[in-house]
Amino acid sequence: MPETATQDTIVAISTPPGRGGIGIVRLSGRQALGITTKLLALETPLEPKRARFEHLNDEAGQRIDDTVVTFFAAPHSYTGEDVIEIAAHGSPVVLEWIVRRACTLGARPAHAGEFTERAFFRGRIDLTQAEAVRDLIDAQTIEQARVAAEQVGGSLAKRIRPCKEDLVALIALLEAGIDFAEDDIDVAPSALIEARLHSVLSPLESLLATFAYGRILREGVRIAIIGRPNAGKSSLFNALAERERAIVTPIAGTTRDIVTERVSIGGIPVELMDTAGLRESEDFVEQLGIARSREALAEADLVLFIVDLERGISEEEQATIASLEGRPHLVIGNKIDLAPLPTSSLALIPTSANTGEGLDHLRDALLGQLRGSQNMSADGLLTNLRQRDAVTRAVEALHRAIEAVHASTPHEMLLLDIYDALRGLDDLTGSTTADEILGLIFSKFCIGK
Ligand SMILES: Nc1nc2c(ncn2[C@@H]2O[C@H](COP(=O)(O)OP(=O)(O)O)[C@@H](O)[C@H]2O)c(=O)[nH]1
Ligand SMILES: [Mg+2]
Repeated sequence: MPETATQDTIVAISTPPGRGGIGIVRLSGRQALGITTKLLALETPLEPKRARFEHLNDEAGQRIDDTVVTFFAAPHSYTGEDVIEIAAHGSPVVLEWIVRRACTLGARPAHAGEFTERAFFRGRIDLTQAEAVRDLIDAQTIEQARVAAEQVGGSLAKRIRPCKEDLVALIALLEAGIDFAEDDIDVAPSALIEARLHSVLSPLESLLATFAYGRILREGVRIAIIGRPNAGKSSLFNALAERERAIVTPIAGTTRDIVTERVSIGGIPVELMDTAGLRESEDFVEQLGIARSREALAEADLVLFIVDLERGISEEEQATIASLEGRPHLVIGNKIDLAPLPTSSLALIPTSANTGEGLDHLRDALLGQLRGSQNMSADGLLTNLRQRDAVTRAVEALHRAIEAVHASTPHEMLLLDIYDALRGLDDLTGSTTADEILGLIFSKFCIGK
């Protein structure tokens, strides 16, 4: 960030647009205190971390609102600069008036994400923490919020730190070896170097494995419920959605369009899709519905294939189940209240959409599929592609470095790979990330954060 930009004092409404019980205007920068003193015509100086009640008057001295003002002195503030928060009643006209007035007094409107950007440039937070602030704001489930909050607290940065330190130590060792090579000082033996590279590589590889779950947690998954007419798809859909969303009747071909509902399963945001039954149909509208079912099937991250235990599994259904091999899916035997599970080799999850039997088991099986085999703890997950790419770069560079050791490559060359691994980790935390990329990341924030 150019030095002049950080001299500016920025101002923005930090609460969501529209009317509310309260609305907050935030200022950050050197002039924040001076501007606020004039804006509110303060008679005594504000004290750090103390909220104070103050009237807000317009230029003519007419009262337009009452406010509570809080001062966070640098460097103990969100941005690391002097920050002032003015909480008024949430009237957009009053909040906008405060912003305009602050600008007349020397502030300028903040760009999207500029408060967080300042926190990053002042070293208050690293890039993974900044991204997590956005994830926290966007969280749709408490589980998402929990993971984001841990990352705001620096869980990912903490997980990476020892790896970075080890790499720096190894670089120092090798650089020293090179510098003194002519003086016959012992260069580190290959086995030792390799062991040290492995000790950095393996935690990074486990971290990389967290991405699948991290992404699911962040972005959610699409689950399509398919099966032949009357198997109980809509009934199961309603049971999982915990409300009567789709129409259920004993008439085959009732569901004709895709019905979707957002639900949370174990904290993972799920878009559940109920579909028309897969079958040959003469009815034009039903045919369209069936075509859409096939599209939903193609798009889904996970498929729930429902069979009707009372009617048994047809050959056509066997074929559909076989075609699901290789992609995440679960086969469900519904109407267990009417008929027992068949003694087949198929792994069916027994449920009854009507009595609720087996639904908890189904949810567990779903979570198991989504989480994969790993036992995922929430600390230090990779949650976006940028993070994954940075760690991948480090992991690949370490693999090259290990090969180089095997091939007895000169240490000058080996060092290039180790530096590259370090750059991957620096990219993750943002210490070496290019300005354009940073700009992209922060522009996705809302104004006022
Ligand atoms: N006894 C019993 N009936 C069910 C069960 N699930 C669905 N049904 C009934 O089966 C019929 C078809 O259900 P529906 O959900 O519309 O099936 P869809 O065509 O696959 O969407 C309805 O009469 C439901 O009440 C179940 O688990 N047990
Ligand atoms: Mg239906």
